Amino acid sequence: MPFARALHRRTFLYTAAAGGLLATSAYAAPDETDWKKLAEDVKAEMAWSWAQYVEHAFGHDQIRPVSGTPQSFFFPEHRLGLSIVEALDTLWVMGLDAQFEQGVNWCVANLRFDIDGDIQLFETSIRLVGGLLSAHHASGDRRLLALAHDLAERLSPAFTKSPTGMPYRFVNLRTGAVRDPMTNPAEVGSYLPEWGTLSRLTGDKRFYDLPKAATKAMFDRRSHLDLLADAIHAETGKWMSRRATIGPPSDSYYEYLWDGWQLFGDADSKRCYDVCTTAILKHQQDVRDGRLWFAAVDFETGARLDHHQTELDAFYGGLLGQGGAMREGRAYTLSWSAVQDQFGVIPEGFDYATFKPTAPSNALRPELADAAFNLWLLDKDPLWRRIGRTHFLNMKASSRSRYGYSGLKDVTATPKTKDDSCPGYWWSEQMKYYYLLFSDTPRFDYAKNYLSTEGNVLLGFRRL
Ligand code: DMJ
Repeated sequence: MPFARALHRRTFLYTAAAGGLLATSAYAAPDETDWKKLAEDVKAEMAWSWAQYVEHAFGHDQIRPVSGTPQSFFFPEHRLGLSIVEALDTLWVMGLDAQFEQGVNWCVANLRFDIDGDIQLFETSIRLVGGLLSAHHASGDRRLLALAHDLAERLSPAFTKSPTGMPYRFVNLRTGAVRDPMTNPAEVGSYLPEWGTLSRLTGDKRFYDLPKAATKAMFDRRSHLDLLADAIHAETGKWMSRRATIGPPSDSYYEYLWDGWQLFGDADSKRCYDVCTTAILKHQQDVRDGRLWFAAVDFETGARLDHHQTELDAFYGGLLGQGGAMREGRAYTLSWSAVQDQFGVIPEGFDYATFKPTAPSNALRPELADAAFNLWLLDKDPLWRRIGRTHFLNMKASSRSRYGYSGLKDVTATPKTKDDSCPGYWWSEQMKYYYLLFSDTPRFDYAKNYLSTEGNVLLGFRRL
């Protein structure tokens, strides 16, 4: 039975509750928000943050936004301009064209990947390969495509040297030496959109086949309940955990199953997505106080393990909506919106049984804004814009620092305490989600588009 129709008794419970929640929620009431003005505010914050980064850390991976000092992400001794690559397509879609050009010029002049150092395949692919490809999509500049191609070529031994086809976690960019076979679903299966795009643009089929084989190798090892555990050995193919979760380190594996279908019409990806999602909806849904959550369970017995969620799990409501399970996607996103309303900013770790944080920090996370944006693309319900507005305004109130936006050490403190870091994804994800959600920009095709797990736009830009 298709998962969208596989209604469970619990579905009716939270459907009723979500109806009640909507009726009483401040987000349901019509309001007079000037969305274009709000979009201009987002753009102004992006331009201001970019100017701070250019002045105090240009070319370094990240800026420390409280102290105004540079921070490395990949290698202490090599600058890979992570924040630049992550920011590029956000700058472009906002019409910050001079800043976009400044960033492209830096990449073309400085980015070289012939480095004798081990790099993490997953982070490098979603952030740098994806960022360069989305900037190429925005501008048509083939020098950016050449950089993405060179980088993916250097990363590919992580796949080709593995006996199972599931990639090693680290690879040396110069020698192709690999290490760390103990891996997880996200680090096995989050490559097809970027590498498939590269395959399309270069005509080299390997870039499609390698990630697809890795994804299949993991899917083929699913339990008889059709669940995946969250740790596996890439050389032996043996599971190293029994815990099934929709959150990290499994999250984007599920996302990229759907995305393979959305972006390339890959029917195998769709089939795998449907099988996994049906199993997750059957075994992991948990309703507490009328709110929908997804519990971690034993992947072979389905037994509940805990009530722990991470903030990153909030992406899943958007994915469920995209895959056709709109009712569940909506309910789960409303659960996270309630957490946002409770704490202002969602804590990194959260127990839904007690409704209390298990980790009070927040690393400037984008996932609720991501889900709200994806759901809004599907049904244009203004509710999602309002949830996105709260996400933006609360972030502005608590994270704006002297030299940019900062993660938080404790979302429960008054005032919320800052951690002096601005992760690369901040430039690529929430700033873009807010802007696309509020602006109705003609530079983006709201009907046909694709954004990666890192918010990189690989389809849908309009060069006017
Ligand atoms: C981003 O790098 C991506 O969204 C990834 O899939 C998960 N974590 C971060 C943002 O929280």
